[in-house]
Order: sequence, then structure tokens, then C-alpha cells
Amino acid sequence: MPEYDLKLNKNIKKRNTMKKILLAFIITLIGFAVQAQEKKNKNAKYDIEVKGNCEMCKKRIEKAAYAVSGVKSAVWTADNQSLHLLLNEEKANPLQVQESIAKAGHDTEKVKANTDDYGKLHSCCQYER
Ligand SMILES: [Cu+2]
Repeated sequence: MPEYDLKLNKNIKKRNTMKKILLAFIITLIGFAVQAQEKKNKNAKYDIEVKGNCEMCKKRIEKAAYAVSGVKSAVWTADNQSLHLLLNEEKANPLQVQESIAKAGHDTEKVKANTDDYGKLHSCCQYER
């Protein structure tokens, strides 16, 4: 075999090795990206708009929030019509919390209470819609 043939052969082998290394690197990178996406926040904070009037509303809203497993803290304030939420996102998402609150009769940012559930509220609790 002439010498230049040997050299060419060597170069091709080298290039193939480089390709394999690059491929392994890319696969590793994708693996990390997927893992990062799957890792959920155990202490996610949210401020969600929730409609209500009084102390009774406050108790009802917070109780409905706590009924969802994964809710670590739920504090509603009438002044800013807002629920401050500390949520383990491995167990629930903010939408599930809003569904529970809407079921109790209170409109939230993303989920509105249906007329029946709203109608069941004490008359002083029937916030303006
Ligand atoms: Cu009320």
C-alpha cells in the first residue's frame, strides 16, 4: 500500500472517531435538557386573582385551595383580590387549585365558578361579577 493511502485511511478513522464523540456529546446534552424540564418546583409561588368579599370568603377560598394536595400555603386577601399560593408542582398545578376554588363558588383568573356554585354562596359573599 502506498504511503499516501495509509495516511488517508488514518484520516478517515480519525474523522469517524470525532463524529462518534460529537454524537455522544449531543445525546448527553439532550439528556440533560429533558431532565431539567422534568424536574418540577416543590415550592412554586403564585399570585392568583380570586374574587370574594369577606372573612367568610377568605376561609372558603383558602379551604378549597388546601383541599388540593400539594398546596403548602394559601393566603387570600380581600384588599387585592388575590390568593398567594405556595405549591408543590410535583403534586398539582395552579389550574387544579383554581378549579377547586371555582367549585366553591369563587371566580379565579382562569376558571370561573358556574352559576349554580355561585348561587350557593351566602348572600353577603356574592361578589359582583
Ligand atoms: Cu364572603
